[in-house]
Parts: sequence; C-alpha cells; structure tokens
Amino acid sequence: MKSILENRPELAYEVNQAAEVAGYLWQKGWAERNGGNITLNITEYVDDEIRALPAISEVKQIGKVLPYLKGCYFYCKGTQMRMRDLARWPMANGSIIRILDDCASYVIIADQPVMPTSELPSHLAVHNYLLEKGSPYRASLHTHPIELIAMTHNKKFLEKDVATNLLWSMIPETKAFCPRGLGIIPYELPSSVKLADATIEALNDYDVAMWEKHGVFAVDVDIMSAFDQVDVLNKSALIYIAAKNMGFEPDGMSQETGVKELTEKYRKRFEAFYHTEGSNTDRKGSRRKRTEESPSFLKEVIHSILDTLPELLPSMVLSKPRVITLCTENIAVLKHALSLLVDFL
Ligand code: 2HA
Ligand code: ZN
Repeated sequence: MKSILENRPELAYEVNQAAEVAGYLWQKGWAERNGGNITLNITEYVDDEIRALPAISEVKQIGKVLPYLKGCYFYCKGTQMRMRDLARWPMANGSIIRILDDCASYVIIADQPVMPTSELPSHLAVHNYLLEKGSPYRASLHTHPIELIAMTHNKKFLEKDVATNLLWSMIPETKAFCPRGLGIIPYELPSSVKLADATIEALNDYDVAMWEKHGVFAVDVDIMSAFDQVDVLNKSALIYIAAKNMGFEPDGMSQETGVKELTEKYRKRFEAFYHTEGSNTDRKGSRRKRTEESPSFLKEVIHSILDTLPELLPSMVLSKPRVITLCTENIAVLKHALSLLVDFL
C-alpha cells in the first residue's frame, strides 16, 4: 500500500522526526510500555490530493468543540502503541486525522486506521489554543522523564518556579534552550478535562508543563525542539542529583553569570551558523524549512534577559513577560531592557 509520506518530503521529514524522538524517549527510559504521546499539526504540508483522500475510519467525536482546528490535519501516536515501535514504523503506530467542519469530530485518512491516543482531546485542545493565540508551535509531546518526575515527589519543588530556578542554575544551556522554564501542575487524573485545562493555562507562561507525579507536556515549533526543551531540563535534574549523590548541595550559577554566558554562547552559535548556512540541507539535499539549529536572539537571549530583569532590578517592579510580539510598545521595552543590559555587562 502506498504511504501518504511517499513523494511528500516535507511531511515525511516531520513524521520521521517524530519517529526519531520516539526512539530517544525509549532509549532514555522515559517511555515504558505505551507511555507518552506525540501529536503534530501537519496542516501546512497538506495538498489538494490529501484533502481529497477518503476517510478510512468512521466519524469519531473529540468530546470538545475546537473552532481553530477546522480543516486541520494531525499526525497522532496511536492509542496503546509503544514509542519504541513508533520509532521504526511511525505510520503503523500512528495515523493522520482530518478535523471535520463541525470542529467536534474527526476521521482517520492515512495510512492505516490506527486509533489516536487516548489523550487526543487534551492534545487537540492545546493545538486549538496555540492557533488561537497565533503561536508558531505545531508539535506537542507528553513523556515520563524519570528525574524530573522524581523531583515532583517533594513538595518544595512544587512551589511556583522553585524547580525552574534550580534547573536553570545547573548549566547555562537550560535557560538558553528552555527560556520559559517549567510550569508545575498539581496532580490530576491522566486524560481528565481538569488536567487538559490546567495544561493550557500553564502554557500561557511556560513551554513545558510538569504534571505532578506523572510526566511533562511540552510544545514547540517542531517535535525535536519540544524534546530538546525536556532534555535540557532533565539534564539539569541529573546534574543536581549527581551533586547530591556526591554528598553536597550544588552551588548553582547566579543569574548574572547565566546572562553573560548566554550572550557569549549566542554570539558563537550565530557565527558558526552563518558560516555553515550553505550546508543547511537534509539528507536528500533539499533545503529544510526549519531547523532547530538556527540561533534565535529573541528566544535564547532576550527572553532570558527579560526573565532575569525582575530579579536583578526588584526596585523596578517588573513582571515576567509572556510571549513577545514586536509592537511599538514592546520594542520600546526591549530597547530599555537592552540598555539596562549593556550597563549591567
Ligand atoms: O498515553 O502516558 O498519560 C500514555 C500516557 C498517558
Ligand atoms: Zn503519561
């Protein structure tokens, strides 16, 4: 049988990235049995031929009305499927669905009638929210990272931003690549509406939400970037635990050191990236649309600096920014923040 991925290199690239990430989740021990979920909004890769494909399942209800998903298409991990199997056979352990015009139901269109994850309503609600707020994020990941989950068995790490600040202070990468930190969601039943609603609320302020004693939910432009955010957070947790195992409380980096290192690291990445830009192609030689390697000054430096300013300058009573859109007012705030930074450096 012909796969929907055939002769569609961009769509195949996204789905193969999900397979690659699924393999990492299994290798890291974060995906026991059928643990974890991946959903990708692949609507931008859908052509007229895909739009004309017939349904290969009956119409299924989502259980919610999600108006921003009208006519959208998603790749979803299958219910009860294993990440380690999805890593090798993404289209036998996941499927592509079309949201119908009532915004409340869907059908499976390819390759096989694999029923999507039981967490589909919460994943789709998150995608609906991302589209509603104009976010470029198209991928969502739920997984069970061991050390991060272990931290949520201690009440002190459940307080707002305590875990985030500790994890950021372990290595500069964590703040650079997870600049919005880890939002904590108190325990709720898996698959519950309450958990989905709390996740959406947390995603206002964070890209990664931690479900107490269960796992993380991360969103980003693509699935590899969502994985990277969880990976750097868990790496920090491992460093913290390693220090504790050596019998001491780690010093942690001050926010000031972090800002300097972020700026220097960004400059090096920028220079390296723009010297090698010509080789930014995939294995088949066609140009990639997006790459997680491209440096983002806004994400890696400005977000982090703005997050740091309220702590550096408490007298200014600054609050942490949410998503930065470049309107005149925000540009003025950015300029002000940068002038403070220049003084500070
Ligand atoms: O779908 O991890 O929490 C598998 C899960 C649910
Ligand atoms: Zn789970």
